[in-house]
Amino acid sequence: MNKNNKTFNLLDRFLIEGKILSIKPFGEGHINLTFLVETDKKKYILQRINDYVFSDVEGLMNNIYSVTAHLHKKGVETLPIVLTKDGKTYIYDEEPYRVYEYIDNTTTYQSIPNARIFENIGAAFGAFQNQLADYDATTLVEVIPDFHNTPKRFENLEKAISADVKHRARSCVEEIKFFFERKNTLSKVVDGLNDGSIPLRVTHNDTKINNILMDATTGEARAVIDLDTIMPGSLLYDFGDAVRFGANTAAEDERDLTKIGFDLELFKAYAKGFCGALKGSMTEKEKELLPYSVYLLTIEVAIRFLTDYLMGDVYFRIDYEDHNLIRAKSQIQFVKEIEKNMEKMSQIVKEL
Ligand code: ADP
Ligand code: GN1
Ligand code: MG
Repeated sequence: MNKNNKTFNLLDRFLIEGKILSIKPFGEGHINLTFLVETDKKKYILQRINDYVFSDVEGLMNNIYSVTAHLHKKGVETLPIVLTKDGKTYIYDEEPYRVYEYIDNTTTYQSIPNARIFENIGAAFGAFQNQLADYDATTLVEVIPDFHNTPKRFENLEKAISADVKHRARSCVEEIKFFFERKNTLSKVVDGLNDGSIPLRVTHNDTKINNILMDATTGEARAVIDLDTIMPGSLLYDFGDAVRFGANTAAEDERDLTKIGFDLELFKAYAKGFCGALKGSMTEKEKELLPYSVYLLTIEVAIRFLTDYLMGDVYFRIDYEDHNLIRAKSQIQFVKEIEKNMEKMSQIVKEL
């Protein structure tokens, strides 16, 4: 009850229309705490921003405010920020909170129902890149430095193994070995960005399919959401991460490793949508690295899950004790499936 009173009080500081009827936990995000708020007039999304992950909340909200304004000017449907009564984009009530209008008649998928839908999602994330192509990247705060710097992620894993604060390293010897065997395969994209052979763009960086709202009636992609990680990056991040999640025949945290497989048809569908939207602006090198990006983003998140497990689950929200270990094992299995399919993926990209 106290908790609820607190939520009512903090909502009262935002420009909310109507009388609050209910506040319920919502969605499947791993980072923020999300609630659906219903009033007698409208629906809203209330989020407690994870300020362990986003230490510069002011910078984060400035990014989202200006990116959504940029998209809005172009007539693109985007996250509608609800301001506070004193004109701010968030409040502090022990922790930071923000409110968005709920984008009505939409749904998110946790898995891909058919190839056509994944092609649509690819086209929408590709279009999102285009919409941000003229956005001035110098105004963006890099909210999580080195977010997709995979070699740095590997270094963080090494540090977590050395510190071993929870004495968990002994239970993941196989997983650690798997990553060390692939240590020299992790730098192609950061190297390309550094030497200029891969263009730096404004990218979303977290293109899981539950970060795009789909129209509940037509099944078409409506709005790209979860804009927290918009930063300068490579287009390959937005390709690889979406395929990592969407083309897996199982969930990201599937325990039964025999269920995990790579769906080449879904890969093809996403590539068709994404490359179709970006034709003309994608370089040959980017095209060539599309299959590699799927490998890279998957092994990267596997490394991040295991690092978090070793550090005592400080970053990703978990539902049970060894959730991050299960996620790491599951993603490692998916890396193995990806490795088996690299040639076929390259062939598909060539034929597109
Ligand atoms: P996290 O950073 O924790 O992943 P998200 O911003 O992705 O949080 O939000 C979690 C979920 O809440 C999304 O996957 C989506 O289902 C839902 N959601 C978020 N914002 C909106 C919105 N404005 N309208 C409708 N649904 C939303
Ligand atoms: C997190 O916030 P969410 O659940 O959409 C994470 C991504 C990971 C993903 C793995 C800010 O995404 O980088 O790929 O979990 N977001 C952040 O499921 O770290
Ligand atoms: Mg999300």
